[in-house]
Amino acid sequence: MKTKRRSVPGIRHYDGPAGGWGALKATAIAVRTQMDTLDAPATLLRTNQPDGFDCPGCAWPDKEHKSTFQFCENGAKAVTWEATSKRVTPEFLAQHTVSALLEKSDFELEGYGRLTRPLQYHAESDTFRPVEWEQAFTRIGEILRGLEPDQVEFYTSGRASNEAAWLFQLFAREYGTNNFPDCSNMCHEATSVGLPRSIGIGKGTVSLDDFDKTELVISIGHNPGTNHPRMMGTLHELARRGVPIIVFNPLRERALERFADPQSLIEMATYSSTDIASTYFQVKAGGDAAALKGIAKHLLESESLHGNVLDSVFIAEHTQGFDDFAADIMQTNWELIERESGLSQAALKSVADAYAKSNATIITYGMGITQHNKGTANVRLIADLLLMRGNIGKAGAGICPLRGHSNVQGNRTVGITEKPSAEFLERLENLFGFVPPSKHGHDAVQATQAMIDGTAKALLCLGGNFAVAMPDHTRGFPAMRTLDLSVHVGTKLNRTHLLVSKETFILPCLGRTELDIQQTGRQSITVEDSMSMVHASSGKLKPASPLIRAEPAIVAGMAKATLTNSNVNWMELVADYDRIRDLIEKTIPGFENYNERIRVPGGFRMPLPPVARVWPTPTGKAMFSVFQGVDENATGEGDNVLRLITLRSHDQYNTTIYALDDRYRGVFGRRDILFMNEGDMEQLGLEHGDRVDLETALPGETQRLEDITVVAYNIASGSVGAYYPEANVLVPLDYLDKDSGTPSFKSVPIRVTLRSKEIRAL
Ligand SMILES: Nc1nc2c(c(=O)[nH]1)N[C@H]1C(S)=C(S)[C@@H](COP(=O)(O)OP(=O)(O)OC[C@H]3O[C@@H](n4cnc5c(=O)[nH]c(N)nc54)[C@H](O)[C@@H]3O)O[C@H]1N2
Ligand SMILES: Nc1nc2c(c(=O)[nH]1)N[C@H]1C(S)=C(S)[C@@H](COP(=O)(O)OP(=O)(O)OC[C@H]3O[C@@H](n4cnc5c(=O)[nH]c(N)nc54)[C@H](O)[C@@H]3O)O[C@H]1N2
Ligand SMILES: [Mo]
Repeated sequence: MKTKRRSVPGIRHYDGPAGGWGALKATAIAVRTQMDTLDAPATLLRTNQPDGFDCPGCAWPDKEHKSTFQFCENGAKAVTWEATSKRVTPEFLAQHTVSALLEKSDFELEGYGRLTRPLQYHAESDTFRPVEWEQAFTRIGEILRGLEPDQVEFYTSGRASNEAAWLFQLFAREYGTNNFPDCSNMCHEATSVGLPRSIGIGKGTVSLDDFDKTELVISIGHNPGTNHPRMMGTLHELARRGVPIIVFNPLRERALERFADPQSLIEMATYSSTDIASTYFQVKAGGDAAALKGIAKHLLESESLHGNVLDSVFIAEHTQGFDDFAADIMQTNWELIERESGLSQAALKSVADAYAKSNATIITYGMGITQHNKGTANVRLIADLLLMRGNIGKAGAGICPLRGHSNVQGNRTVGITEKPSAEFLERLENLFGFVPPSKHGHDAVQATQAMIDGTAKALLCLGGNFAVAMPDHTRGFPAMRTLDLSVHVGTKLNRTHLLVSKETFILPCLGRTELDIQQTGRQSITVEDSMSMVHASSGKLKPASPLIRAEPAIVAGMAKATLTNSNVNWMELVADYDRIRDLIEKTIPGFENYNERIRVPGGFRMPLPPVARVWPTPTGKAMFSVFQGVDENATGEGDNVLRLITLRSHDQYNTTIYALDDRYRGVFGRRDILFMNEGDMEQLGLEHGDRVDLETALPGETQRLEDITVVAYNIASGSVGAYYPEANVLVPLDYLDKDSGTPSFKSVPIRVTLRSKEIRAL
């Protein structure tokens, strides 16, 4: 630091490692504020156990799903938030109008606790009132029958089980639409679109065993200490074994620097920690493609000098498109690469040299790669780099996209897609005797656009906080109000629920931690993790209220009431989830003997042909790609434009805000801040603690986010960071990756203007 910084309320430098005693303390606080503390230890111990429930936190796998309980602060928060003893009662709702509740933040709204009974919006009193389940279903059915199927949007957030998601798609398709906006469209869609083009399947290829055998990990654009905390155990182990971990991230994320493993008695007892990243490169936001091209360029140069760098046998036997790829890389000049990535030629060459030495490399990546307007091309470039040295279909090597929601991958596997394959539709038709729609439907951005245009008339949400999670609140929020119907299946109140339409229903559901009893007895659901392992999850806790229902039962209730001549016996399916799984098995490849195989602890792995070097692409080969140029055209208009990264704090799960701290980044009790590089601050005449306004710097856009405080931070020059979802107002709806429709949440051109030099009091 050049000058002494003034003190800013809530901003303190955090010196410690990630994890450690701080994590234990944070867990204790989560338990104390949310749960009956006597139940808490038993509840937490049931997470990710063979007969327990799958953690509703992240999608990182468990070793054989039967290891001893792994401590994880954010997993504990996810569980305690669901198992909270707080309740939203009818009395509370009678006393609070929807307009008044809309003034509250999502943090406050979810803080009121679990929803306890079905609710219907009552316009005259502007309140939500209790409604009987059957009455709600009947009215929803009536409205839906009066609409054209393509006027209805069926949204899924990735917590839904395979069983609930499969029923939801069956409902929508028998009704007559493929409109399936889902959270994946804002998340890993670039993976779902890019990887099939490269390797024939839109999923990662590595397993936990590969991490045991790997010689090098390159981690790009993800923050595991917060978002995939159980991955920290794996990275910690690798670091201790001396496996290099090379990180590309504009921000210095503490967990990627130093981590004290709460499982390690020695580290806990001695307050020591382990360095995680062997090298940390602060690439510019959106500069990864340039960096990857630089690494590839040096590999090609080394190959022509010394040979033995590329896996030429693999390339010849298993791939196509290498010559075009190589020609493009060779003609990309270093000057451009350095300018766009913000990294030196020497730095990138050192990565290439390390990569060339490693016999088995894994590249892991997250939202820092996908949420850009060339997200799909970014993903493909990662695959290219791996293909250059035959790092797919080899032990200890592969590509590892870090998925978001705990079952987002499973939702896609079981048919939540706006572009279903002809084979899948044919199987549905043969099995059920109705003709499913073949016309492609809407993804998340298209669904919002249809709501804005007035062509969408209804939105049914299986979980999530759709309007808030999406970009462009200024356009999206009012569009919610123009709908004839909105229906939300959820566990807690959020702002999307409150953006009421002509008629709005909130249907409260069981969470994954809760006991699910149907006609034939206790039910288990199934989920698929980031590494394609499918396993069972059985809730154990007493439901938050006797009046809430399981997601499959709610979906079936709506379907039965809507489709009066349905070919499906909905209630019979809900009575026993084995029956749903039998039908999933009949309609989706890879689920052979589904019911049998999920009864084995640890479950089973979905087929991943690239692991055996079988490439289900149209050519039967893995395909190299050509990334046009080095940048993503995110420069924006005018001078002094910075690239905004919108990201998660340590105390949040997407739009669910657990608390207002972001401990590892040194932020306490507030979220209204902008992380900024000191050099950039100096250039713009800004100081630590200044209050500023942000404005989107794209043609024709006037979005603003007012009054946030500048915090000097170790972030790449030209990049700034602010929290999601507060900063979503700055992201235009059509600012996205054209290939996948993923909003460019990590590279919004913005301008910063000084508002006031006063220090803000909290
Ligand atoms: N506790 C918790 N767990 C979660 C979630 C949560 O909110 N809380 N969310 C879940 C979901 S749905 C998802 S998708 C995942 C998200 O997990 P992550 O992919 O880790 O998502 P973000 O927090 O958005 O962080 C992205 C990281 O990328 C970096 N980054 C930003 N832009 C760039 C760039 O241009 N290049 C590079 N190299 N890096 C960049 C940021 O500095 C940040 O460290 O986590 C899941 N798990
Ligand atoms: N600016 C910006 N925007 C982003 C992102 C970003 O990085 N930056 N990330 C994007 C990403 S990766 C994602 S995945 C989306 C997330 O978008 P969503 O998945 O739509 O949002 P969540 O915040 O996860 O949804 C929270 C709500 O889910 C409900 N819920 C919780 N548990 C359950 C359950 O078991 N069943 C049901 N039915 N409901 C439940 C609760 O009512 C809760 O209020 O946001 C995206 N938006
Ligand atoms: Mo996500």
